[in-house]
Amino acid sequence: MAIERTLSIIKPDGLQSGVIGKIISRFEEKQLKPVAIRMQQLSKTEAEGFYAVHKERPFFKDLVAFMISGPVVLMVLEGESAMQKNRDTMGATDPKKAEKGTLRADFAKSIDANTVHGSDSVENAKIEIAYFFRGTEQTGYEWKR
Ligand code: IDP
Ligand code: MG
Repeated sequence: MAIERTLSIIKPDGLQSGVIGKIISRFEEKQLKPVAIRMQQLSKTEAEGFYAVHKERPFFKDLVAFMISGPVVLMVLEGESAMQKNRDTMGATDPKKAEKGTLRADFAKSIDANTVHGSDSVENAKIEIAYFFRGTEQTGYEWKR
């Protein structure tokens, strides 16, 4: 296993539900270490660019509208197999299908308002991290716990 970095986003519903802290705690419990964090209101252009791979999908407009409906928390998570571990922590895209104990099963209300984004491959993680964070905005530190 290799130490990787992956991008996580707490979507607007996660902020509205007041579960930023709970979500970050889950990551820390699972050895996913936040090495960059920023809260931001995305512009329409930023959200469209981020989700460009989905631009032909019927849900694209709603997805972008939702992602700019309020601020989000952007995070880089570091850890062993961080991409897959984050995806496992998130649960399935549709919270109704997400396994109990996953973030989406526990906090998400619908397939649109599904609380978190996570990169879906190591290659995409690099692209998505670079979309939101400069190298100098990413830190590194050791856990002593
Ligand atoms: P993921 O977030 O689990 O990686 P993707 O297929 O990459 O899922 O889709 C991106 C986002 O688009 C999802 O998180 C969800 O909010 C939204 N989405 C995906 N499929 C649907 C759908 O069938 N209807 C409405 N929204 C969808
Ligand atoms: Mg995806």
